[in-house]
Amino acid sequence: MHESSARKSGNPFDIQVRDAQRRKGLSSPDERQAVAADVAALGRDGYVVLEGLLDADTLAEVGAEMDRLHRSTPLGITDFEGFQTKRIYNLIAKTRAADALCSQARIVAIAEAYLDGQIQLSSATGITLLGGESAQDLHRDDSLYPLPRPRPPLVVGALWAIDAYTAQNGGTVLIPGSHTAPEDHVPDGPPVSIVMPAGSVLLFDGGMWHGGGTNTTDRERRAISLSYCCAWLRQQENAYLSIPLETVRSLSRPMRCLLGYTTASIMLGQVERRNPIHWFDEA
Ligand SMILES: O=C(O)CCC(=O)C(=O)O
Repeated sequence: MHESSARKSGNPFDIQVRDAQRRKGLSSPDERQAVAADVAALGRDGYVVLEGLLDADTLAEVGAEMDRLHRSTPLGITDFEGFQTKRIYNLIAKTRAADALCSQARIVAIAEAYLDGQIQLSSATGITLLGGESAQDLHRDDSLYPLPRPRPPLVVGALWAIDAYTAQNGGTVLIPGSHTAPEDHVPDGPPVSIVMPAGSVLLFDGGMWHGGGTNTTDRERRAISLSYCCAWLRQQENAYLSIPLETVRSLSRPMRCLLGYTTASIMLGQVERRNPIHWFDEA
């Protein structure tokens, strides 16, 4: 069935209509084309580092907000969270400082191109490794989804360096190329430590084995950890319950879409046959 005739028939389960819809996304085809090299690097190596995406003012603002929120943030209570780590969960409910990072045009274009369709923000967390923190267990963020491997990419992680990442301060470590390894793969060999200046972002396929490094310094390593997933998957953080509706109303349209207040695959997330994103335009 051609797209036009499928639209006319009103059959929401038609796969041509679904695919036309899911490729619309927040970025334009030109924007996705412009990031083809980054997308290729992600597919090949499982990660890519982009430097200089945050200007000094934004970096200072995000850092100051993390410091403010830290005062009411407890240390981790499991080895995985890190006993010397402060995690600011549900970041979007607590500050506007990370919005520009979440909806950064190049990152959104890369994630949409790599995940081949509409994306949503799965989680947004501030992660600060205090001096003396030990290495986190290596893990794969997409293991939450019980689909057989090999599988198409489901998750793109974005770790923004608010402090420069060094090999000493707990910069994220990863096993290059491990994103395509089978389900029973056990990571072997020493992981690579990501070193990047403050204001850079590490993008990685959620199938990549990675973890926080060891912080042998007496300084903090602050990062903002964003996870994007295909819009047809369940988000890690329940944005509908964890972010007050009043806050959602105050956000930009792209942010609302990223939080899941728009439909995916035509009618996933619909309300009374309508796309709820229109509520905000009408309010
Ligand atoms: O802090 C980092 O560098 C990585 C953290 C991480 O991968 C996680 O907590 O899932």
